[in-house]
Amino acid sequence: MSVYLEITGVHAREILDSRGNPTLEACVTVKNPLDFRCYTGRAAVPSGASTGQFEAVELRDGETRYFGLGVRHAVKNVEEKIASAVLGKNALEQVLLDRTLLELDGTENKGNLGANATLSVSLACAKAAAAALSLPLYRYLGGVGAKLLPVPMMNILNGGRHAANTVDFQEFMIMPVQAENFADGLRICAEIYHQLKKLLEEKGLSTGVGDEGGFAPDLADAQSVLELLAEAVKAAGYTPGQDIKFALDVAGSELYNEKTGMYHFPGESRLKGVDVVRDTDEMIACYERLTEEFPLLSIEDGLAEEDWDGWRKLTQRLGDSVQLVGDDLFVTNTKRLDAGIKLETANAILVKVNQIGTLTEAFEAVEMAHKNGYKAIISHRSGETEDTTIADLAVAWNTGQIKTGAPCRSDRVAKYNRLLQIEEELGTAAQYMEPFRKI
Ligand code: 2PG
Ligand code: MG
Repeated sequence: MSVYLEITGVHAREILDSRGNPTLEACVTVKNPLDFRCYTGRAAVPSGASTGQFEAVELRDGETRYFGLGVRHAVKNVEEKIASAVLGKNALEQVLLDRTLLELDGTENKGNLGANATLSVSLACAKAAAAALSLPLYRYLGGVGAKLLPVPMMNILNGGRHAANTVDFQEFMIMPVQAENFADGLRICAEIYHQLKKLLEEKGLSTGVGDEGGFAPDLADAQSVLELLAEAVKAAGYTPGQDIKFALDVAGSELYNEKTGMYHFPGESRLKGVDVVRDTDEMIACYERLTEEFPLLSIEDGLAEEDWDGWRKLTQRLGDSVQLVGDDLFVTNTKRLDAGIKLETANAILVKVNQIGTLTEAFEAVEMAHKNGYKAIISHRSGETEDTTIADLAVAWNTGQIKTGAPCRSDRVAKYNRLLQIEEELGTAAQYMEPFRKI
């Protein structure tokens, strides 16, 4: 490689995420020998609420400040251990840099340095390199092949761990599958979002929002939510099933109780005054019913992260017609994804960079998925910042789908707005929806 972008500075600070909790931001500076100038890349790390038990470690201080959630130790790890390992290295060598981070940490789950520490530097390096080469991040990472704008999986109704309502499934999403392009899809989704607000007001239901900006009213069950969404889609002038498909993130691990081996529905139980509990077969039967009644394109974490037998059964029953997404199941980890592929489990992976802690490993997960006929979906976390890196990743890696919340709250909207910029920049080279025409 002829250009050597020497890393000359590594700095980190504690900032706040969209829930008001601390997270980490890193700045990496590189020197460009071609123009003798310095360029800085800045990256902030997101944070989940419904985290999978196999995710890489998010290092928290556990001290009294911020109720234990401070990240000063992770900041120190960046400024001391990581800085001394990467200073002087070439920022263009992303794979080698990420390998350096892995070796420095030395654990399976980044428990030493913290995946929040490693990720902040990994992403900031890529952003510094892109800036030094005067390339947008998606072009730097994806090269000339980066051209596919993702279909939004827009979460417009929140439940589960992301809201204090009675809805037990975590996310109800709309996907604009007939839109002409990304901007058009975004407009359609935003119109439906506003229509949904109107409907909720008319029905005397809450229009308060959850962590990802979707509304969070008290509703009885998934059936009632999907009926309401279908009503909102129609009221906005669109046809469910044609213009819009639905997607769910059940976050099944959150409902699963290891002791009983059953899925517990706290919200539904509260509303009905009886304990609502379902076993794996009943969960699968429930999804079968919902897919018969509604245009359900995608179900994420329909079952718990260790319910492999259940997942296999679910895949056998619905895998040919529905996208079955592993989030907590795969945790952006190629070992778990590989196991899933061998067991013919699920048919898509949710990719969250902070679940694994380096850019290279996240990319490897996308590559493995694509090579094996699995879809990959780039995703935010419920705790986000104004950082828009994932928008660029979706285009760089041609994933064709992105999950980044409602068209509400700037931490979510920032990603959509970044995709509008990218689409404009790509002009007639931009593509939209290609992976779905066949479904
Ligand atoms: C999910 C995510 C993002 P969290 O479960 O897919 O929507 O939630 O970040 O809380 O894990
Ligand atoms: Mg999920």
